[in-house]
Amino acid sequence: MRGYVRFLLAGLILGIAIPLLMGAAKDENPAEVIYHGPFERDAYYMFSSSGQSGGVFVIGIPSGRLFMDLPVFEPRQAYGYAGIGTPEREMLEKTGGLWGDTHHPRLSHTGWKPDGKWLYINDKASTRVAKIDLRTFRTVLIKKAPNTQVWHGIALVPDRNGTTKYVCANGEFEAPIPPRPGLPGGYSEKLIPPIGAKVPDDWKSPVTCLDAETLDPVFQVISGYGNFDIMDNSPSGRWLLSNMYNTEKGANIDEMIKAPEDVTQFLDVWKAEEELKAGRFTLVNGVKVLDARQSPGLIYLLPTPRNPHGIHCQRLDTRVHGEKSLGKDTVCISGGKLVPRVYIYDVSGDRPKLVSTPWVGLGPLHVQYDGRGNFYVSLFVDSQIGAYNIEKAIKFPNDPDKYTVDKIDIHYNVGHLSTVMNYSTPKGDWLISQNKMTKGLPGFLPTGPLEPEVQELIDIRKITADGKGKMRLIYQFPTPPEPHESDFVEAEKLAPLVWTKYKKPYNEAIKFVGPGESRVVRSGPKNVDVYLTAVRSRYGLDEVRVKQGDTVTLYLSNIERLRDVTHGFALQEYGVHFAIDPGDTQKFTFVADKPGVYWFFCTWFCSALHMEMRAKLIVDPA
Ligand code: RUQ
Ligand code: CUA
Ligand code: CA
Repeated sequence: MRGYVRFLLAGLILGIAIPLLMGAAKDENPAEVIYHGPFERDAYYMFSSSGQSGGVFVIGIPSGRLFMDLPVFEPRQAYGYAGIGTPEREMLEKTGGLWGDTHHPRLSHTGWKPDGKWLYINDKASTRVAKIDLRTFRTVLIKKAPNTQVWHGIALVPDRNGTTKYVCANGEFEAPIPPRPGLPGGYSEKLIPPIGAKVPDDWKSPVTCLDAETLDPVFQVISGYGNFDIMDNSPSGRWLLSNMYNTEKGANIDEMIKAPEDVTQFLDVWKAEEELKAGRFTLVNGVKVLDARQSPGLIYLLPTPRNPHGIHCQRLDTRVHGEKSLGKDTVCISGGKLVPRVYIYDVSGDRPKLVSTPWVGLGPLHVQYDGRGNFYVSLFVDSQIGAYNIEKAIKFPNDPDKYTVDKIDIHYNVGHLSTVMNYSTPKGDWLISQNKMTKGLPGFLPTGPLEPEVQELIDIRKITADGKGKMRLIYQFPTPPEPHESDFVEAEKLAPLVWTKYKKPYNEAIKFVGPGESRVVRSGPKNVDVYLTAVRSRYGLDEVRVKQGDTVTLYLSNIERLRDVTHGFALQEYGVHFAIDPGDTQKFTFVADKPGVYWFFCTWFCSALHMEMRAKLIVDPA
């Protein structure tokens, strides 16, 4: 009897233990990790800057599926964005033109977490920032600031409650402040530094902070230095960190790489606010400019790796560290392109401190965190990503074996790397490697001398808090040119906030044209307003009649009640095309200068009778 019980027990133990052991030994099949079958939703939205494409890619993670190629700084006709005669086009033209070079996307926060309201992204080329409404995934505001040329790094600085207050941006190219008349941008001929000469003393590149709502400049800070590259803020919002690569003040590359170390500027935002209150600023082109030399303690400068690039601060997860830890600053890490080290700063006190300069590998560009005490560095030259333990890298800076957790090969030349929700509460599950080159990657179909761009999905779930474990390459997915950095929000948080239909027009002055309200109104001797509805599959008027030379303003409302029924409006002779989503009203203006009869038609396949959705514009000769 006892033997029988023992036998049963042994069987029971083995029955549980063997599958457990087997499970532990066998890794999950990567396909099971990332494959999303029909009707399965991704866990995260990834907003990836699309670089020289001028917009943002909306990608599901972990599947890597591209959901939208969202236009920001370039017109995109499929989305009806910034077509001829539209307000968006005017906004683009006024702020710098119809193309852009997007770099760093950031999601707005409430209480230190993404609130699903806004996405901001900068255009390096035209020194402007855009704001995207995440209810509609449309770019609604773009602004440019004076006194500065080229914004590269940006950061969203929170108020004391963790709610996004400022959009701050780093001026990269120096320019005279105040601007001088002469050449475009305020340059005057004789003050352009000759090649090889130092940049003149009054040429600066300020840090600019804009109001997050209006994107109007709140203040700028100039210091004796310049050429800022990447920016980040400490989690509390007190410190704004800017990496500068040209402490030499060189005017060409030979001079810019001379100094053995460059500088990270730590700007005390709270102090800046006190200075503003005390009125210690000068107005330059309507912007309140603070001069660091006149306000001791406004900035601190610490050494940074020679010709630095990324600077990134660790945000801690409230689930692990408690809400309080978010008010307290932690470490920030700077990478440098020319030395195989990163510099670790402690920003928890009243003055930031450099605490360690551990060796990591060749070409360290950017740094991300997993929320468990490890950091990850993109190594451009080595084509690797390295994982390191923060605590050990501070304790044993000369012993890479102690703090290096793992390294993984990348295909190839990683620029940015993005851990999921690095800029709010790092999840520590996925790491996306955003690579600069594919160089004939096996498995990728060649597409000409310009090869496809690739992002690689890396599983970091097995990296532990004490700095052990392996990273694992799970998936490679292509994207159009050229993925830069990303920011993330949980799908379950954002998806319910997204509209299925416009609830009201952004511009209250644009009136919704309701059912039965289509009409043509002569509003002046040379002005005609056209109010038109679109619904499956007919415009509100079969014919619109105007006189040659009239300025025509068209208000077009999509009065659909069914979700996802978008209509188009194409009027080829006048170069007009846009798309209009359910509930939305669009306005555009053109001068009817060519007499004749022109069909306008719908370009979005909206019903079985989509082809029939067309009507006439008749322009009577004057
Ligand atoms: S930069 S590859 Cu424009 Cu973000 Cu570093
Ligand atoms: Cu409306 Cu096709
Ligand atoms: Ca330098």
